[in-house]
Amino acid sequence: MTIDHIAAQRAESEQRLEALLDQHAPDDLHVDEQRFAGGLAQVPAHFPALRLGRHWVSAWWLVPIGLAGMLLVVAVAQELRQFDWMQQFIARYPGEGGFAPAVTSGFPAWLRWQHLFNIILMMFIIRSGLQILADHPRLYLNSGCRPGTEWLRLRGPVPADRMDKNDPSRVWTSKDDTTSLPKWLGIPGIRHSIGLARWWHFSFDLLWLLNGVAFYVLLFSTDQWQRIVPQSLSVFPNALSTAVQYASLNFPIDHGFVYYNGLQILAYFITVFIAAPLAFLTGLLQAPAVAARFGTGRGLLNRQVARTVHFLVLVWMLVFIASHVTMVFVTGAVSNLNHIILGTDTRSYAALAIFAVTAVVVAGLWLAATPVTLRYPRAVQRTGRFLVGWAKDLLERTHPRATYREKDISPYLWANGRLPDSEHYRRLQRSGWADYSLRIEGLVERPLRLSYAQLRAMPKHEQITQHYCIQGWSGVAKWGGVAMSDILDLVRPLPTARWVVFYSFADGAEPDTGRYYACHRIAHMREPMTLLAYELNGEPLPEVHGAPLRLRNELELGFKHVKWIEAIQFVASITDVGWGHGGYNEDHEYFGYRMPI
Ligand SMILES: Nc1nc2c(c(=O)[nH]1)N[C@H]1C(S)=C(S)[C@@H](COP(=O)(O)O)O[C@H]1N2
Ligand SMILES: [Mo]
Repeated sequence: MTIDHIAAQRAESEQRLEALLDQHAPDDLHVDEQRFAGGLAQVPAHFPALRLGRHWVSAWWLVPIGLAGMLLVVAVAQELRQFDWMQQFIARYPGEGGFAPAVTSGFPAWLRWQHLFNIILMMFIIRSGLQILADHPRLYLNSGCRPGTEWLRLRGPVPADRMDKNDPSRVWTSKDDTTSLPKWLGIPGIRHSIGLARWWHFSFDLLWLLNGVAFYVLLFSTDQWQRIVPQSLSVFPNALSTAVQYASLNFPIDHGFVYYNGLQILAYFITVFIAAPLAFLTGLLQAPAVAARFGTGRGLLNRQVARTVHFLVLVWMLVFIASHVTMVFVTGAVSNLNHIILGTDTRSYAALAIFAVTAVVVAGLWLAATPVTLRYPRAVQRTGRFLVGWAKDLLERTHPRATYREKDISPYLWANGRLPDSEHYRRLQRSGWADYSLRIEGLVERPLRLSYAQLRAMPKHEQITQHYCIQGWSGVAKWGGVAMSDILDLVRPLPTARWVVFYSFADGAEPDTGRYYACHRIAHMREPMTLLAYELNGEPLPEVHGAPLRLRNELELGFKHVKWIEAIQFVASITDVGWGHGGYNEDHEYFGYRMPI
């Protein structure tokens, strides 16, 4: 290869880069399932399987086991009720009345409306949450997510012959691992649609939290809290008594309009005051910005424990919803619906009619969610950004400082993304990066080109930090490289520079859609932990992980950490770069450009 040839290749590479700045997004964009995310074949998620030691069992077994268990419980409960001591116990603790004060306000309008909002919000939160899980269909308790250590999974094992990092193009990436859900279940169902699912999840989370805060306030400013907050320990024997009465199919008398029985009090209390706040907290614990600030990447609060608990909250909610709805129907549907729909202790059939109409509307919303999302993805992205962008902006202002110990380093670090495939990149790689130079340009006083040797001659920074992929996996690794703040001191950004764009040698996932790139807030570049890394765990960066250079911005999710960096550009606004949404995944997969969570 001649010098001219290298120069020509470099010029061509630069032209392709320039072309990025001059792209125009198609006006009428919808999700093309064939091309989306590089045309990954749709791999349907399995029903969860659970690991028991070395064996995997389908959670389907819980259905016959559960049914058999229920039959057994009924038989035992009926038998128990024959005994005198049980009859005395139930007489002493009837489960209802006496120990819980009567609520005089019935079911006020605010409560009835909030109940309806809650149903609608929860259904979208649950569906989009499942979609997020399907994007990394494994749950672990260790922060490194080594394949094979998961306790729950929605697909088979990672192929053992695809974990060798020395074979970059064959390494099993976390995108290879994604699964799809049926469109009526997930939002929006197809494989690797986490970007869109997250807008639904976070937007509805926010509305659900507002609904919840209003509920707490109204609950405690009226007498309604007395329905669901136990006021003495006698709630426990009363709950047990209620459980025996239900299980023996000889139900306790229902006074739901004025007070709940022991079992109801406990179930509602756990749902409202334990499960709901836990969902919020374990959501926050999955955020890189929170972990980088508070050091929760390791130990009991690590992201994988948080994901697991988040999932268990989902299981609780599903069990609660199923039992709640069943009980509404088997303990007197007409009067129960009168309570919660009309707020009256009557038996009017009007409540039944309103219930039927509402159920049809809710089912319509359910069915519309996926088609609307696939047809108008940009609108979903914009609406989500409008609703939750400000909260992500606040989180982005935390300062990362958490570091971990050598022994926290994960034995296996997942890889992601499409490798560079240009001859230009291969040539530079073959030269041992001797021919590589990093271009730094745009709104700076002193545009620069830094050779690999020059970069390595700059002060070296090392840090052990945790990587958080948007898809759900994490991993602790030691990174070594040049501080971006040192680069800033060299090039001296102009006051007009507000964003820093990192361009990769590699293209994005979809064919012929240009380079992978990501925009970062300039303030983040001053953080001492923002690095251009050329080492991973003390070794030169392997190709899969981004050789020769990759970004670390500990505040942000993994996809913002551009690998195989070719150039850096300082700009005033992100709208002129690529399609203007802040990065390749933001343009093509509808991610948000602020991703501290
Ligand atoms: N050029 C480029 N950089 C990229 C990606 C990519 O597809 N192309 N994927 C990103 C994503 S989604 C993640 S999670 C991290 C993964 O880094 P790792 O493979 O070193 O673990 O790289 C990021 N950097
Ligand atoms: Mo990622």
